[in-house]
Amino acid sequence: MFSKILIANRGEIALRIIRTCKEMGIKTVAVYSTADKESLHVRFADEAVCIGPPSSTESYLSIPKIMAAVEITNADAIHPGYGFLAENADFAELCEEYGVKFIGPSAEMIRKMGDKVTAKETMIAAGVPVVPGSDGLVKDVAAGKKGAKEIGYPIILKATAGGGGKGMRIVWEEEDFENQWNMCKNEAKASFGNDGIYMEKFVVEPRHIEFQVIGDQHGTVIHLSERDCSIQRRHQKLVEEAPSPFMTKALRKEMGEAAIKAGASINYEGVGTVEFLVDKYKKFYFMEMNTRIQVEHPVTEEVIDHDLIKEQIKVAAGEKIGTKNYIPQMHAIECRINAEDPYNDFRPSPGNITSFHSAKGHGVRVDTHVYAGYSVPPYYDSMIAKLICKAQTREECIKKMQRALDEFIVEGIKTTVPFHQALMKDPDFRSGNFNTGFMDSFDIGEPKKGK
Ligand code: MV4
Repeated sequence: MFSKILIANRGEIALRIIRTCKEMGIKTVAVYSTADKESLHVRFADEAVCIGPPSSTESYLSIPKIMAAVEITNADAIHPGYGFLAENADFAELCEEYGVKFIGPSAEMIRKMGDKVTAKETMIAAGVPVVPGSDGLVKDVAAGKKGAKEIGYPIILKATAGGGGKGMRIVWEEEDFENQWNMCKNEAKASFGNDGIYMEKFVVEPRHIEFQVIGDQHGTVIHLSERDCSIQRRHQKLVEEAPSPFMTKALRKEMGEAAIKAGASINYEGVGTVEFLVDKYKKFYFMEMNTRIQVEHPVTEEVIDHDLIKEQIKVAAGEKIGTKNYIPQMHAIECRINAEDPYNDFRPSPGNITSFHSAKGHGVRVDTHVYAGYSVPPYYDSMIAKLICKAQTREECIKKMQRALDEFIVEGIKTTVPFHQALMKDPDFRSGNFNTGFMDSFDIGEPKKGK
């Protein structure tokens, strides 16, 4: 087992990782930018190293600075969390060369799944269902139009270097093709420095259902059941839950087997997530594989009662996992509390938190790095807390979430708490009748008087 882990991240996930390390008797090193000097991850780690100014590129994204911190502190492993360097294959490779364990899959696995065309080809070879589309990259407009006619409109253009919704364009009819193609190519080149584009049939109003998988260094890959992440806005997830209200025993078996095939086909090591699109007929298609721990991992932890960070560290250290898949024993919902104004197009609302009262009580979990007096810096993402509730049934879980949201008090900044309160009352949300288009038509209504 590792003796000292450096956490190359900030915020709630850095704190989350430190907690598990403490329980495992592993020493921790925090790194921080000058904007995060007062953060709890700095206070709770055994050691802390300042790695630069607020700008992410000069701190949390700076490989030389992170490596210097490893050198100074003599850490024997790095936990990248999510975002920042978590899916940077060059960083994982450098860690390998340097002899410090990157807690995650190999650089080769990250690279394979990071290039979406390669990922899709790998899945086809493994027998995992994918959306019908182009055979690899599309050469030019003429080839694209020809292919799109065969697939049938609408189609979606995707950057091979993209992911998570970046670098995507929907084309509804042939006369829009060239325009969307040009925009997609330019965006891909500017954002990723790689303008390779592929094409798929556009699946209308899909659900986003993802499977948590874990693989060890001895060739075993299992699944830990699914999460439904269909409630999103501009590719930012707002609410996640497990199990999916759309799931059946038969579908879970089928999708779970596909997710395992996806992982096993690349000999996957670590925790990972296999994302699927699911249409209203319950047909499912591989979309992407994320090679990191995800923001929403706690809903899975709550329904299967295991610490995923602990499992992640154990497999990174070479331990074996069991061979049995996990099925949900409870229902869990996570609401992402962001420093944003839900009445104003979710505009960021950084600043000083003048008072903070977390929700508490039976079945309530709050993962957060903030406290009264903390200032939310404007430089990073706006999530300030994750409110996770669990109960025996989805209905009970929603009621518990409503109770918890009502006692969650944050003053000084705007938060998405009122959005979640409105969502929990929505008849379509309550009945499980939603897909990824839900937020296009959701109306939060007017602010409550006196709030
Ligand atoms: C799609 C799609 C429909 N058809 N692919 C969005 C994120 C990225 N992982 C892929 N995404 C989509 N790919 C085909 N062939 C619709 C989406 C999509 C979406 C997917 C999941 C959750 C929210 C979404 C919102 C808009 C589009």
